[in-house]
Amino acid sequence: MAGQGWVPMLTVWGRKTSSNVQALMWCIGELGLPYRRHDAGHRFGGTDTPEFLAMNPNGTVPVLRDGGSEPLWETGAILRYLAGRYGAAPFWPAESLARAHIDKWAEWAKINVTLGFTEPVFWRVVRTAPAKRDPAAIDRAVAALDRILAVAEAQLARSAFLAGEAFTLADIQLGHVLFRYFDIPIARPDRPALRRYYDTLAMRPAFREHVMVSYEELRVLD
Ligand SMILES: N[C@@H](CCC(=O)N[C@@H](CS)C(=O)NCC(=O)O)C(=O)O
Repeated sequence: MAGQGWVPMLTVWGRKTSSNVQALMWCIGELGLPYRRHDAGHRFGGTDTPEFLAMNPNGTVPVLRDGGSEPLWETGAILRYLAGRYGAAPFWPAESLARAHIDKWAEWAKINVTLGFTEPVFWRVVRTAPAKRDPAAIDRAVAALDRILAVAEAQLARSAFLAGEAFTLADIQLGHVLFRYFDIPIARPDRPALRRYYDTLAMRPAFREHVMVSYEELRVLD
C-alpha cells in the first residue's frame, strides 16, 4: 500500500510525434500527473523487441504503466483509465449518463476525425514523397473529413467545447489532431466555430507542450 507522500508515477512509451502519444501526454498534462516518457516507435524503434511486444503485442505506441501496473495500450482505453482514476467532473464525471455523453463525443472523434485525418490526409500530404502524392485522393479524403467536421462545426457553434460548456476528455480526442489539420497545406472550408475552438485549445499550456509539436521528422521527401 502506498505510504504518505507516495506519488504515482506514470511511465509512457512513445515518441512525441505520435498523434496518439500526443493525446495521452496532453491528458497527463491536463491532469497534472507526474510521468516519465521513453521515446519509442518510428525513428527510435524499440517496438519490435520481445520486451516491448510483451507489453503491447501490436508493437504500437503509446503504452502506459501506472506504477507497477499491467501495461495498458489503446489510447482511448488509456485516456478513460486516467480520467477515471485521476480526473473528476466535468472533465470525466462519475455519473454514468453524464460520462456517456462525453464518451459519445470522444468515441465519435476517435473513430471519425482521427481515423479520417491521420492516414487518409496527414500521411498522404506529409508522410508521402511529393512525387508520389495523389492530389485526387487527398482531395477526396479532405472532402470526406470535412463532412465529418461539419458535425463538429454544428456542435461547436452551440457550445464552447465538444461535449458542452466545459473542457472534457472528448476535447482531447478531437483536439489532438487539430494542430496538424490547421497546419498542413490542404484546402480547409471555412469552419469558424472549429477555428475558434482550436484557437481556444491552443491557449492551453498542456496542448502547446504536447500537441503543438513539430512533425518535420515524419516528413518523407523522396
Ligand atoms: N489504436 C491504437 C493505434 C496505435 C498506433 O497506431 N500508434 C502509432 C503511432 S500514432 C504507431 O505506433 N506507429 C508506429 C511507430 O510509431 O513506430 C491506439 O489508439 O493507441
